Amino acid sequence: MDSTSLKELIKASAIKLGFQKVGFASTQLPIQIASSNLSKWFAAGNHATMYWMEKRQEERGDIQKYFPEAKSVISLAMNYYHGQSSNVIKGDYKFSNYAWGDDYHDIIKKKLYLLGQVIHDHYPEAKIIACNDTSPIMEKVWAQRAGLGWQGKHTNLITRDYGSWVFLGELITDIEIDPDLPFHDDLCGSCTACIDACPTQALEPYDLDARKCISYLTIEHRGELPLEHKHKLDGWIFGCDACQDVCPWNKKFTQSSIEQAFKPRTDIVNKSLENWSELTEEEFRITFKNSPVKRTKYAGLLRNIEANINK
Ligand code: B12
Ligand code: SF4
Ligand code: SF4
Repeated sequence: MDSTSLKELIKASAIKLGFQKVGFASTQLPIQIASSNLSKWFAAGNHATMYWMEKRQEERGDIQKYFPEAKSVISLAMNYYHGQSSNVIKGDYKFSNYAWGDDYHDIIKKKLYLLGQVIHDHYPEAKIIACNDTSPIMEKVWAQRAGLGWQGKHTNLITRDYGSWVFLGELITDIEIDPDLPFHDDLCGSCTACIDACPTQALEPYDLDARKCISYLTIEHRGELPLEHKHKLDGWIFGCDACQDVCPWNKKFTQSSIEQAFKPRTDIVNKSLENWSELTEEEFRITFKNSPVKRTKYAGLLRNIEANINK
C-alpha cells in the first residue's frame, strides 16, 4: 500500500473508531520555538511540583530524543463535551467537564492501539508508539502542526468545529507520511475573555502559571494547598474550566460527544452539598471507579471540598 492510500485508510479508520479530527505532521522539522518556550516555562518555575515533567524536558522539546526513528506524528482529537455545565452539581461545587465520566486515558489508549493495528496490517515492520497525555511530547504543539487547530490564549488547543473540548492523542511512527498543512491562524484576535475569567490570574496570553492554576492545585498538587491559594478555588473541587467556559469558540461550536463513556455519571451529578461533605472513602472508591478523579485520591478530593467550605 502506498503512503497516500495509507493516509486515507488511517483517516477513515480513526473516524470509525470515534475520533473527530485526524492530521499528519512530519518530525523532520524541529519544534524550536515551542521547545524554547518550554525551557522558559520550566526556568520560571511555572510547572510547580510537576517534577515528572521536568525530568523528561529534553524529550518533550525534541521528539527524536524520545523516539529517534520517528518520521511522522498522526495527531488525533476526540470531543468529550456532553453539555453538562459545571454548575449542575446541586451543592455549589464545580467539576470539570473532562472528569464527568470514564478516564479518557483508558478509552483513548485502547483506540490508539486499534488504529496502530490497522497500520501494522499493511506495514508489519512499522515502529509505532501510542501517546496520550502521559508521554513526554508536546501534544498541543503537534496537533497545531498537524492542522487540527491553534493554541488559544488559555493555552489549550482549539478546533474550529468542537472548540477546545477535545482530548488529544498521537501515534508516532517511523513511516514517512505526507504531512498536512499546519494550522497557521491564531483565531483569538483581540479577545481576552479567558484571561479575564481566570479566578486566580494564572493566565497571561498563551502562558499558564501552574502554581496558581486551580486545575493543578485540585488535581496534581499533593498535601496541603498553599495558603495563598487555598481559599481561591471558587467552588471547583476537581479541575477547572473557567477559562474554557467563557471562550467564544466553545460557546459557538460545541457539539455533544458520541462517546458514551464520557457521559456524566448520575452519581456525581446528583450529589448534594451534604453528600459531598460527608463523602466516605468507600463511596469515593465506588463513585470514581475508572474515573480520572482517582488521580487526586480520596484525601485530595476531601482537601478540595474542605478548602471550599472554609473560605
Ligand atoms: C502539564 C499539563 C497540565 C498542567 C499545565 C497546563 C499547561 N497549559 O501547560 C495543568 C495541571 C495546569 C493542566 C491543566 C489542564 N489540562 Co493539561 N496537560 C498537561 C500536559 C501533560 C503537558 C502540557 C505542557 O507541555 N505544558 C508545558 C507548557 C510550556 O506548554 P503550553 O502551555 O502548551 O506552552 C505553550 C505556550 O506557553 C506557548 N507560548 C508561550 N508564549 C507564547 C507567546 C505566543 C505569542 C504564542 C503564540 C505562544 C506562546 O508556547 C508553548 C509551546 O507552544 C498535556 C499533555 C501533553 N503531553 O502535552 C495535558 C493537556 C494539555 N491537558 C489537557 C486538559 C484537558 C487540561 C484541562 C482542561 C483539565 C481541566 N479541566 O482541569 C486543564 C486546562 C488548563 C489550561 N488553561 O491549560 C489536554 C488539553 C486538550 C486541548 N484541547 O488542548 C492535554 C493535551 C491532555 C490530552 N491528551 O488531552 N494540564
Ligand atoms: S483552568 Fe482555571 S485556574 Fe487554570 S488557567 Fe484556566 S481559569 Fe485559570
Ligand atoms: S477566550 Fe478568547 S482569547 Fe481566550 S482562548 Fe478563547 S478566543 Fe482565545
